[in-house]
Amino acid sequence: DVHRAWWKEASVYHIYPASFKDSNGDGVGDIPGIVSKLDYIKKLGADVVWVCPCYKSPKVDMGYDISDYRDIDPQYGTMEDIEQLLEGLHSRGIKLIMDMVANHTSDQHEWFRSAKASKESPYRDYYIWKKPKVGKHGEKLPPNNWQSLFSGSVWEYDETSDEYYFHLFTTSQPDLNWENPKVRREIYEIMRFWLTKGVDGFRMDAVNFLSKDPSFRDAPVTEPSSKYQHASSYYCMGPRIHEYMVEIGEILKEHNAFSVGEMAYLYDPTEIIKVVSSDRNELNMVFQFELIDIDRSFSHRYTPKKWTPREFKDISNKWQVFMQENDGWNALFLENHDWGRSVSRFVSDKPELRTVGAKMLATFIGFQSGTLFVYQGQELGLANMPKSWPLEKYKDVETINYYKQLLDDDAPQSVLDLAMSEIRKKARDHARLPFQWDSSCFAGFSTVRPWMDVNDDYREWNAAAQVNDSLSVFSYWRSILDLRRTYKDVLIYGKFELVHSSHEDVCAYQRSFGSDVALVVTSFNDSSISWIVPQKFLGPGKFLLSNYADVSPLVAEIVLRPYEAFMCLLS
Ligand code: TEU
Repeated sequence: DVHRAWWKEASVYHIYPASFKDSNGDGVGDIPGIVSKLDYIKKLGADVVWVCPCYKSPKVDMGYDISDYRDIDPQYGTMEDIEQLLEGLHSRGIKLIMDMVANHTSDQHEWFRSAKASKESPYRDYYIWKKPKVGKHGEKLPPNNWQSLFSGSVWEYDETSDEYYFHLFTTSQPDLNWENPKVRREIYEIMRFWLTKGVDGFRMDAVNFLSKDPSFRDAPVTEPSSKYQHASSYYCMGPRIHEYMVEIGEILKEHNAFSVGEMAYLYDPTEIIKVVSSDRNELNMVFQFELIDIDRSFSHRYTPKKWTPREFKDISNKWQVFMQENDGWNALFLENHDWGRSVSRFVSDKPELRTVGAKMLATFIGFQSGTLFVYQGQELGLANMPKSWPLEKYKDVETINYYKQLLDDDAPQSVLDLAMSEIRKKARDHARLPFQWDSSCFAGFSTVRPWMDVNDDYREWNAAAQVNDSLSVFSYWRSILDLRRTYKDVLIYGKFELVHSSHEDVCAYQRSFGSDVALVVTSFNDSSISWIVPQKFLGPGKFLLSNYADVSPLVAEIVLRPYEAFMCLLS
C-alpha cells in the first residue's frame, strides 16, 4: 500500500529572482518579471514554484541575509507584487513556496542591531554570544576553531561588548539562538504570516543547522594547514533538532503546507528518515547533497574528488531504496542556485554532446521516486560560464572570500590555479547568470547590462529557440513532467529497483506498480557501448521518451550511443 499525497506528485520549478527576468530595466530580476513569465512555467508543467528569498535584505548573500521577514526587498518589488504572483500562480493551478531562512538573519535586522548595541538589549539572547578565549600572551581569540562555510572563523569580535557572535555564513549573517523560545516563536509567527497570506509552503534554508552542540567545543584538526576546521558534526542535527522540527511541522500541518528542508553535510539516511518519515510530522522531504557533492571532498566544495558513474548510481540507489523501505520521501534534484550546471559538471557541455547529455541527466533523475525539482535554466540545458571568463565575472561572496583567503595566505600559484579550475566547475555563480529568454540583446533578460553578464552562448541557447521545438531540451523536460502526471501510479508510487546494478557506465532502473513496469536506461559514457537487455524486458515495449530519434526494439543486446537514454513502458 502506498501513501499518496499531492506534494509527492508535484514537480517544482525553482526560481532565483535576481536572475530570472528583469521587468524595470535595472539589470536585476524582480517579482513582476516572474509574473510576466508564468505561462512559460505553466507550459513546462510545474505544479509548484519555489522562489529564493526576496525579503528585505542588504544582499550580502543575495537575500539569504534578511533584514525584514515581513517585507519584500524594493529591488524585487512590493507586497502587492507578491500578491499578484500568488494570484497569477494560483489561477494557473500552481502553488508558491517561499524560502524560509531561520538559521540566521542579516546583521541589519532590527533584532541584531539592538542585540549588538547593548548587552542589556531584550534581543541580545536572540543570537549566540561568547567571551573570547584568552591566548598564551593574553590575546583575545575566537571561542573555538570552527570554520565558517564562507571562509574564516565562525566567530566575529564585537568591540562594544568584548564578546564574539556566531555566524556559520558571512559575518553579516549572525546565527539565531534557537535555544531561546522567543526566537522560535518569532520565526513561527513569520511562517504563519506568509501562510496566512496564501503562500503554500516553505523551503527551509540550512534547517539542520538550527540546533548546535551546546558545548561549542573545538573540532578535531583535519586540515593542519588551516587556522579553522570543518565542524559540521558539531553544528548539524544538534540535540534539539527534532524538537524544533516537530514545532515547525505543526505550523505546516495547520496549513497543509508543502515543506522541503535543506540539509547539507548529511549523508546518513537513518538521520534524515527521522525528519521525513510519514509518522513524524516534521518535514515532507529533505534536500540531501550526497549526490551533488560527488565531485568534492566532504569538508570543502573546492577540494576536488574523482567520481564514477557507478558511484553516481550507487548513491541514488542508496536513497531510493532506503526511503521506499522506510516510508520516507526523496527530493530529486541535480541543480540549484548553489551549484554549477549539471550538464557541465556531470556530462559534457561540448556542443555535440550538450543536448543529448542534458536529456540523459533529465531521464536519470526524472523517473526516480521523489518530488522532482527543476532549477531555472536546467530545462534548457544551460551551461556553466565559459572557462575563459576571469574571476572578476564571479560575484558570489563564497567564491570571492575563498579566493581572497588563498591570496591572504600567500598560496602558491599551483594552488591558485587549482582553485580557479574548481571555481570554473562548481562556483555558485554559474547557476546565477541571467536566464536566457531569447537571442536579443542581454538575452531578453533585461534592457540594460545585467548584474551578472549573460553567458556567451545565449544566441543559440535560449527559451524562445526551444519552447516550440519538439526536439529541444525544454520539450524533453516538459514530457518528463507530463509523463509523471499521466503515469502517476508507476512513476510516482512505483517500486524502484536497479537493473544490472554493477554496470560501470549504464544506470538502468525499473519502476513497477501492479503489472506496469517502466524501464529507464541512461548511459554515462560519451561513446557507444553495448548493453545486455534482461530477458523480461525483451520485446517491442512502448518507448515513451528517448534522447535519440530512432530507437530500436529491445533485443538481447543493444548498442547505447553516447549518453543515450530512454524510458520504456512494459505491461
Ligand atoms: O545554503 C546552505 C548550505 O549549507 C549550502 O548549500 C551552502 O550554500 C554551501 O554548502 C556553501 O558551500 C543555503 C542557501 O542555499 C545558500 O544560497 C545560502 O548562502 C546559505 O544557505 C545561507 O543562507
